[in-house]
Amino acid sequence: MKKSFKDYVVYQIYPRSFMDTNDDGIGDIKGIISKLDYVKHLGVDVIWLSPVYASPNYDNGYDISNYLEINPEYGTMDDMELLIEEAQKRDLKIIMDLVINHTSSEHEWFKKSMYINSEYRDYYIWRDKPNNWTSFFGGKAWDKIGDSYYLHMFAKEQPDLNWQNPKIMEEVQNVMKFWLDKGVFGFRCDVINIIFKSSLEDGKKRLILTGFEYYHQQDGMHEILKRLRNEVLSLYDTFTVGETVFVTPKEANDLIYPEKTELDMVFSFAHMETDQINNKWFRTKFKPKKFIKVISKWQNEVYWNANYFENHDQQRIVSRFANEKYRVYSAKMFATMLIGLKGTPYIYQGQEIGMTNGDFKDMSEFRDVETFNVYKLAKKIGIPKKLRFKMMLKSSRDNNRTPMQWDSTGGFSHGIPWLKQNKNTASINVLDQLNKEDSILNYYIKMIELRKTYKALIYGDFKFISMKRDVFVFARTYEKQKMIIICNMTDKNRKFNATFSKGKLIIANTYATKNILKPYEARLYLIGE
Ligand code: TEU
Ligand code: CA
Repeated sequence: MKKSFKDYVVYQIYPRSFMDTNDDGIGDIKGIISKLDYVKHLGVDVIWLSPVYASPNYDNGYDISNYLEINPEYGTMDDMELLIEEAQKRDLKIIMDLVINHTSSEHEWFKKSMYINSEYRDYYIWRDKPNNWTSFFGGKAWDKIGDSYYLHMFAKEQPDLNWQNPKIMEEVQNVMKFWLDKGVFGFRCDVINIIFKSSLEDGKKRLILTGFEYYHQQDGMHEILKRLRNEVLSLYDTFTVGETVFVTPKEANDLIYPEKTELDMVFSFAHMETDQINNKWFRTKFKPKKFIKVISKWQNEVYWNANYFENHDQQRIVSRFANEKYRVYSAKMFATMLIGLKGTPYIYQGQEIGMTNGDFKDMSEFRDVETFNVYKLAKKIGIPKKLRFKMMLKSSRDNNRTPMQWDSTGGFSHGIPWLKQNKNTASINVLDQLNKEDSILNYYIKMIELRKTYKALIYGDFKFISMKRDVFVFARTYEKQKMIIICNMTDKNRKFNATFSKGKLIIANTYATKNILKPYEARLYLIGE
């Protein structure tokens, strides 16, 4: 049977931090090729490759200066073609990041666009006066060149494309075809639900993202996505996942119901916001119930979820939603949940070995543009230095971007890594875990295998059963096969309700006993065949 997007497990590679082969401290494409056997060994089907396009790297490749070229730091077009070929040999598919809300300010289009009479002027959004919109990275969404202002929803080095201009549709379609023709399997579409600005009026004043109502989830966005699907994607065998900020289940469905012919699935943020107050810089204690409620709501209401607990913008799950003291158990518990839930599971590099947040000691050790922008902004509004640093430690995206921990000395590079390697690579690394039967890594591999063995884990309905005392219990049922998944989301023992265990124990992250669930214990039972 031909596989569909429902069958896949996706592994996200952040090229800069994955594997360096020429000792410049920066991960590269040859490095990825050298680890393809490892990726295959995990049992995943699809690799999502964060941007490798030409870029001045203000935002690590999410600022693209040429969509048809490879960033020399990462290698050459030949390397990229070899990567696609080597992946294909192993029956691995590659999806690329498609960043089409904005380009780099060093893109040729933008450089030409600065001239008022240029035919590229309308590729971007220029005005004589800025409106009151604010950017995702803090501060005003406009910057000035000459006498004109241009819109940028992210860093000032990331000017927004003008999707009111039909030329942009044409350009982007060409970019997509270029890569699909090379054998790329599809795209992860960056901030896709804000690409269409329906008006440039002043927005209603908000604590964050003033202007939101004029660019979030506009009708124009749906029209764009339908055209990309019908005029390009549908001509190939593809897979698409949209990154959609602030979506509701209804808005997600409007993008993914098959009859909409837009995207296959979308990443939502609601579950990742359950430990935040208003925005990610202000954190509150993680409450499992809040999280379970959001997850269950999305499971119940959304046609097909793109499930993730980590990516290059978030923090490490064991450091964030669990207790590092129970790192091994909690990492496996989250693996059980992630792969047990209905939807396509996404695993971010390092998650499969239970990597932790970075061990940054000083602002000078950070690299992320967002971290620096927000740090400055926090200073401006009078947040004291110590607290500001603490906020960065907790929420910086660099936490998830530290180099992959291949062995006890790091194994990522012989040079000085572009971002500090975690010291705990001495004890948390791939090599060690490959050799240990009961490692987090081998647990992920088993869970991925189980998802291929039991249809209920892919096609089964989701049913919420209980969250009493923060133990999340849910069932997945397909025909006569029923799986019960039990996750203790606390660092305490919990009484185990034996009625959940009528079937056969398929996997557990510790030695399962009759009456007690240990801290972060997870179990999966099969009822039926
Ligand atoms: O992220 C969009 C996005 O919503 C994030 O910027 C989010 O607001 C932020 O990370 C919260 O910390 C995508 C990419 O995943 C991100 O890496 C890029 O920086 C951003 O778009 C701009 O392209
Ligand atoms: Ca390198």
